[in-house]
Amino acid sequence: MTRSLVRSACPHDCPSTCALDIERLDAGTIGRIHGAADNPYTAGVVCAKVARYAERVHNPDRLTRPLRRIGPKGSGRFEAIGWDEALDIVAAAFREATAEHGAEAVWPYNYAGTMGLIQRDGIKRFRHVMGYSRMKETICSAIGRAGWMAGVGAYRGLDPREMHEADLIVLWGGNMAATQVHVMTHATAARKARGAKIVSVDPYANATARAADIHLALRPGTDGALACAVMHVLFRDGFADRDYLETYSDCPERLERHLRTRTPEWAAAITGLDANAITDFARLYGSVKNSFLRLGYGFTRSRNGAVNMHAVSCLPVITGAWRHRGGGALFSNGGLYELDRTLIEGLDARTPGVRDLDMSQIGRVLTGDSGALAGGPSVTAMLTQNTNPAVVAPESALVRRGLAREDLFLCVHEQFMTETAMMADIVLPATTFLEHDDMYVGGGHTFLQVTRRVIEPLGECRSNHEVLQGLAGRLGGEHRGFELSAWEVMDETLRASGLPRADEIAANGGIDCTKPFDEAHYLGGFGWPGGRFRFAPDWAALGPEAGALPPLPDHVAVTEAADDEHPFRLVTAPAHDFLNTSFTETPTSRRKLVAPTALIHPDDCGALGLDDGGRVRLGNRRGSVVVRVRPFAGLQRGVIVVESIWPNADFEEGQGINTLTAADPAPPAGGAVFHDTAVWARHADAVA
Ligand SMILES: Nc1nc2c(c(=O)[nH]1)N[C@H]1C(S)=C(S)[C@@H](COP(=O)(O)OP(=O)(O)OC[C@H]3O[C@@H](n4cnc5c(=O)[nH]c(N)nc54)[C@H](O)[C@@H]3O)O[C@H]1N2
Ligand SMILES: Nc1nc2c(c(=O)[nH]1)N[C@H]1C(S)=C(S)[C@@H](COP(=O)(O)OP(=O)(O)OC[C@H]3O[C@@H](n4cnc5c(=O)[nH]c(N)nc54)[C@H](O)[C@@H]3O)O[C@H]1N2
Ligand code: SF4
Ligand SMILES: [Mo]
Repeated sequence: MTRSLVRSACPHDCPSTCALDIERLDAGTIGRIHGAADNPYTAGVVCAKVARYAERVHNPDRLTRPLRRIGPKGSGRFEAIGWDEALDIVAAAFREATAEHGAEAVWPYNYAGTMGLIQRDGIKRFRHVMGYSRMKETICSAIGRAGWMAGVGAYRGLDPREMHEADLIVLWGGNMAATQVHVMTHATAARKARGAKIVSVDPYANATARAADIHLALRPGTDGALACAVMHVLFRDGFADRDYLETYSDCPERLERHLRTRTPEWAAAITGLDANAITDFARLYGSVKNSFLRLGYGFTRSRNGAVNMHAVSCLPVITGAWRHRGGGALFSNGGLYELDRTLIEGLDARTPGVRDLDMSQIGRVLTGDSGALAGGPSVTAMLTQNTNPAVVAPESALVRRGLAREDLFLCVHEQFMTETAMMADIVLPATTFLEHDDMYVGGGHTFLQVTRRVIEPLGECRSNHEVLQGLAGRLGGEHRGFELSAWEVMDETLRASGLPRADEIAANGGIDCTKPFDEAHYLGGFGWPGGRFRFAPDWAALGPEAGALPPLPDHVAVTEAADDEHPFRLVTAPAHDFLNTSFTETPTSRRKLVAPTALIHPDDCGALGLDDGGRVRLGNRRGSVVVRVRPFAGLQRGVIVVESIWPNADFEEGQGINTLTAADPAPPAGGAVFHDTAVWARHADAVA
């Protein structure tokens, strides 16, 4: 095979879901990766970590053969075995767990190492067909989704290309410059072409805030207060589009009355922002009708995150921004793609009544918390694909204790020897997206893409689909989805969804699923019956834990508040050169990020006697971790940011950042509260 440029798509858990052109050097080797120029969202741009993907796919640390543990759990002592033997061992362990405690004792666990619909979600079919415990997907988007749905009632927003027609772009609660760089390329293009203003709302001066014209550095978990005060000013100062409100919302007069006491001064005390800065921002937002609100995930990762998301999503309704090109909001376009997922996920094989375990509570589940176990049996056998829970899940000291249980059988299907894989009984080597077929939908844009493998699988690596086929076959799990190839599952799914064939979509570099203007802007009505945006959500309809949520947008003081013992609020924001724990294995990313580091206000450093480059211990009742100190003036006093997610082994004592975060489910539908943590901080050498 000769050198060529091959089309693919980025599988990583990033809303940009780039269309990629891969330099293929020979049948097993790639060179540079480029963002495809002919996809209007990717527009020829790719992030640095994926541009140098050769470092990851050809990494000498890739797993290439199935392994069986031969030393104590976690010792890292494994021997290579054949695929048949490895799959036989896993199947026998799952059969034994089922015989002893019932099928719910087996918990196949996954997340989004690849976002490909076939390779990510086939494990759901495996669960359903076998009657194994299900998994409630809460680690990422559950809070934001509930908050967005509360008002809008449909899981989609603006086509991001409309950013070019906006005069104001508000980047709220996400670090897009690090986490989905294309938002910045389109936003800065709008600034250049038409003088659009860019505003960032974020607790710290991250790369996004530094690229913005205005930065509102609020306290974490106070976005509801800020949004309420902005709405107060919008009503008070004549920026509300009353005709629009009359037609498109449920109770504008009631909301206006409720907001009378939510003044900028009231919000200033909660957010730590200057009241004038709040008023100025509100007037700016009110005076521009074509305002594009791009909502991040970060501000939803709090106990009050759903209420905050809902409050912010009210803004373009008040001004009627949705009426205008470039006006409205985008959180996720995940619901834009009308796909029939029956075959992929085995929805026709769901057994009613099987328990649904909260993935964020994996620590509690594995250490026998009866609430987390939903009253059912202990989990004694697991398969993980696409995820590294030993590092990424909250309450990670509990997770690690659970994974170390002698009576837990663990099979980890991975590309690398992650800290989760280190705890396994059987490790299976996985292909990367360049080595298998799949299809992708973009949460941050409007394209569905289908991709064929670009190179041959490394060593003996197998795809997730192939592993599930192998296990289902051994366990007597029958479903058509296990009989077909990944490509055939894709083709049938596309046909059932009324879409073109996989070949055709691949040949065309994807299909654009964007909606016409009126529909994208909800001019025929929002998603709820009656078509009105809900200022007064029906929280109980959105999840079982709605009790604490207010009838109208508000500040809800249910966060883990700072107190005398825990005077700091910790935000564990994503790092620029890692993607969760992916890329922590690539040399350039590691070199660039150096070591786990806390950004602390210089005055707090002074008060605590901390020096630049010194060590600080951060702790709370869940544990403590040691990180480096970097004095940083771009946040409020009392706020600490540690960019993540470093492997636990990169921390002194092996305790990573999620030792500190809590697995308390956020109302109404659950969700991990990674940026809602109170901690104490002291010099690492100080005696407790
Ligand atoms: N480089 C890189 N890219 C990534 C990832 C990564 O780890 N690294 N992760 C990927 C994944 S899985 C996801 S879900 C997306 C997430 O993408 P984002 O939406 O950008 O990330 P978040 O963690 O959700 O948000 C991070 C920002 O939220 C801010 N934040 C925290 N609390 C609050 C708050 O209370 N209010 C406000 N206004 N802001 C707050 C943090 O300070 C931080 O700047 O990114 C994806 N892309
Ligand atoms: N402190 C803190 N913790 C967080 C967050 C935070 O902001 N702060 N963010 C949270 C969020 S938003 C998320 S989404 C989670 C993400 O957490 P995870 O989904 O666990 O993400 P990664 O750590 O990237 O782990 C993905 C793993 O999948 C593997 N993988 C990739 N492709 C394949 C494949 O095709 N097959 C198989 N078998 N394996 C594959 C990769 O090698 C990698 O080890 O982390 C959460 N944890
Ligand atoms: S990680 Fe995000 S920005 Fe980077 S290539 Fe993948 S989709 Fe594009
Ligand atoms: Mo995520």
